[in-house]
Amino acid sequence: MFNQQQNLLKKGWFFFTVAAVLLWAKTYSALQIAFTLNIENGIQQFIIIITPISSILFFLGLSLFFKPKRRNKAFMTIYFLMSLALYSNVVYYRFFNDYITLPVLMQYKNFGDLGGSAKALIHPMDLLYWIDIVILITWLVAKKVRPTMEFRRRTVAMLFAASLGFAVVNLSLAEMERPQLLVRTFDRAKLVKLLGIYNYHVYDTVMTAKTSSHRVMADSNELSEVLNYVNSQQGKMGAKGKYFGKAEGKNVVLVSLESTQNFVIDRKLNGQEITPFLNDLKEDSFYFSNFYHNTGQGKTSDSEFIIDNSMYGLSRGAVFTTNANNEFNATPEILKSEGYTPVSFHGNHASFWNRDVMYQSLGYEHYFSKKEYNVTEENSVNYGLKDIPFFEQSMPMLKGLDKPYYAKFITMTNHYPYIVNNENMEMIDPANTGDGSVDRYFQTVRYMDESIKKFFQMMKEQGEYEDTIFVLYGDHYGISENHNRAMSEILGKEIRPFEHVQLQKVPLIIHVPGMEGKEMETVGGQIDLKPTILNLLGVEQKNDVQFGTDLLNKNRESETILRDGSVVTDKYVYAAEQNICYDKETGEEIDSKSCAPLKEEAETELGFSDKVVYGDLLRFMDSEKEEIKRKIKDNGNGS
Ligand code: GP9
Ligand code: MN
Repeated sequence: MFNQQQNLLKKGWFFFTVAAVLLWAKTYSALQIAFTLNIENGIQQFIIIITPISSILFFLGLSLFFKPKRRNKAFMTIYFLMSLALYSNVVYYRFFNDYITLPVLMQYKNFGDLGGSAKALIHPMDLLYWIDIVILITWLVAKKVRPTMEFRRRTVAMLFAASLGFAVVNLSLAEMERPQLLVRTFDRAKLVKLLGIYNYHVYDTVMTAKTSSHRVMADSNELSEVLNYVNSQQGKMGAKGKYFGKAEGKNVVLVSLESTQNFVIDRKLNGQEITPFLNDLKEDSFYFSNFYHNTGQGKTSDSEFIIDNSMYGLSRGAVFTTNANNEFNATPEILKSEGYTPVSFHGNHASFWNRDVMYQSLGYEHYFSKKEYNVTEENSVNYGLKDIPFFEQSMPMLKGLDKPYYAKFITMTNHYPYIVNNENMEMIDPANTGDGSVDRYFQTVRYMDESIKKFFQMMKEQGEYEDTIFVLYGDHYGISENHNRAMSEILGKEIRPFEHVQLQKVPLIIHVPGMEGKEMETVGGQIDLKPTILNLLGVEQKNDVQFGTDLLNKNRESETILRDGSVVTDKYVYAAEQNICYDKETGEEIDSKSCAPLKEEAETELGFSDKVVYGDLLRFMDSEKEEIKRKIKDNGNGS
């Protein structure tokens, strides 16, 4: 009996089976514990049980095609890679509440720089994700497992047939649960839930290959199609409104407020204001209380892309890294031809988010990055230079610029996991929800607010304030869905999909010295900033591909589309992921018919924007302009 057991442990097929079961168990538990899958019914539960099986059998099965001598090594390598894929997603999900895509992975440069953020995301219990590998290797070595004889051709064929069978059952059930799952590419949460984490990555790889082939296949007809759409949309071409040219010739200062959501504005914590300076400033400014971020996986870089181009970021990855060599017609480039000096200030490495490359494509003349600042251990936290020294050190650099300038300042201290490393940074007590990052968030927001106050003071002292317009905006959310419990405590209400969409509001304050303040209720997003700024400066835009409209133009449609396909108007909030339509005023769920046109519009518009980016369609702009000129001329001759 004992000998029999000993023999069994030496058998390759037994080892294979146990390893497959272990990997299945690990994957299944991770799906249940590490991700929020929102399982709605028994079928979905069943799908989750079977999703890992087809890919585990398939991938581990590949090792059987290796020569017996190499088979164990191949098997363990595949096992390791699958575990790595699983674990990377677990860690990534803790912060981003999202799954890794291949384009994101290619931004590896950024992961190295995560530093403090990454440490906060790794837990000691995570060792459990690796312990099976240790066990399996020990087993292989100790028992000298023979990987060879049992696997006859027929066994291998059966293994792959089983893998295929599970895949077919999985896919049919998934299709039943969510028709057109594979076409709706922006819904990663559904993909993982219904296909499983490994199949999701296979799908993602195919998608990446498909999108990179788009550029090669694209032609100028596609651009005409997009231009027709943009032209047909009322006001999207930057129609002149009442404020056109009101800030002509002024400098423009953009301030990106890291991870700042609108709920902190005018809110008090323990009787203290969280953003005292912004609260005051907004009284003398246009303050947009229904302004949303439109970003996706590209976070800060997406906000930069959207604001400068009035186009959407991608549903997967960041345009800054995937399409940095595209042709663009961004605000810096446009303003440069109007005599402006476009620059960006940020205390992180130049290559982070591929900014050094992308900024050139966008038309920035210079990027004042980390190497031009004096960054010490003392004056930095988390990602790097703290906001106050950042603004202080930027002032002389700003002074040296030819005027007028278009200068972007990207703050950084209020970044997950919201680290406060010095008493001077504690200008307000933390909250006490028990969720560390939420509690500290208020302190780092408060610190950032102080840095902006100092910045305005210095702008005045340096004599630059009067000639400048200021655009302050939140780049993206700071508190993800993973912190809903703490957030509902802070807000005093349950966080349903409706509240979640509302939490995507970020502050927008446009301060024009000498101009009276006004709260603006129009619903808009970062996508609208390019036409808004260009209109204020009196720069006319003709035949440009932009999806936003001038926020100061009262004829604009009160609406914005979020990157996940959600839509907000003055009447409705459409939550795309859950496919629920709400009345914006009451927050009550209403008949989905009311949101159906919005949903369709979002899909069309995001689709057009993606087409421009993936196809690099703006490279055809010159020939398109020639064509339009020719048509006008022909018409002129004809009449
Ligand atoms: C890094 C800073 C933060 O330079 O902009 O980037 P994020 O993680 O918010 O995208
Ligand atoms: Mn950011």
